[in-house]
Amino acid sequence: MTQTTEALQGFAKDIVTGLRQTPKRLPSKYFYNAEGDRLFQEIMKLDEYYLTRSEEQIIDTFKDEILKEFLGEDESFRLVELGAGDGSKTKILLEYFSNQQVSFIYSPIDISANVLVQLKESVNRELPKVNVQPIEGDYFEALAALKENHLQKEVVMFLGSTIGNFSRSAGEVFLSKLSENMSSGDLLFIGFDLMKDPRKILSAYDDSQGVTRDFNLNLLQRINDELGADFDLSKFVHYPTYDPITGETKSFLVSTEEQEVRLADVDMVFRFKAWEPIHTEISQKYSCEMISATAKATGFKVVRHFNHAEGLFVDSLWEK
Ligand code: AVJ
Repeated sequence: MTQTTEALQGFAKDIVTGLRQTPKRLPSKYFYNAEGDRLFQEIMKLDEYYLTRSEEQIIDTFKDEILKEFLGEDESFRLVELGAGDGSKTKILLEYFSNQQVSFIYSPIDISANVLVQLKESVNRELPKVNVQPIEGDYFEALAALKENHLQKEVVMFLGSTIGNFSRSAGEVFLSKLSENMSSGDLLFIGFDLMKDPRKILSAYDDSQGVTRDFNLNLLQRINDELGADFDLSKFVHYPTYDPITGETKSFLVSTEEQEVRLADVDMVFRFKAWEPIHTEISQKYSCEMISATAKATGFKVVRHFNHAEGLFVDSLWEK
């Protein structure tokens, strides 16, 4: 090992840091390269992956009540979206707000300029009356800049159970920072996946077609492609777990044998014991009590919960 971790940049540094830990871990944010985005699109269409359809159902069912809550006493608002993806759920709201002649600005925030250009183009094409003002950058920096120049109420949306990719404690740190960068009276509309039949949760992360397995393994492929590594994907198995006490769903890639993997670009070798896991993802599930406690701990008041008809998912509305 000739390079120090400090000398490595971004992706390389995070990967090396994670693989040096015991137990080994890799950050789930690196799932989403072009192939990862494609596989996640496939996951969202799977029968077993109930999350996206459940949230879509909530948004479609309650769009009129959601609008009333977003407006409150005000005449207009800025809808700020963190990590919009392809915006399919958001577009249900944008279309409804636009048809109702509501005065609002839609500001998706993303670190990828490319994502924002595509999203703006598609919203402009499909919903030409919506005023789209994307903000490129880090979530907190973008929100801090908006707070400086706070002309109207902000409604921040964080959909899709993306908060679940943080542990409960890391999620609280994230939401506290979010709250610090919002003004009193601003709203947060946030999606949580609920605790439910453990078998249903587990099969959402262990689908019968193996798409989630491929999504998980793609992280190793990305390290091969971008850091000249020689992970043999056939020597790792996808292994998700769900703990019904804590609500933690974890995904692992488990080495099926003792092996060495070389990361040529950083000139490092990592050893795996037989059946040694790499922890690649957490998808935290919440109870309603956990959601309320999280709001309270991070500087928000719960306004109301919008529940999925079968209790699978909740979009919760909080006020700062
Ligand atoms: C995009 C974080 C909501 O945790 O359910 C899907 C990602 N991982 N299948 C989730 C994911 C495996 C997803 N989120």
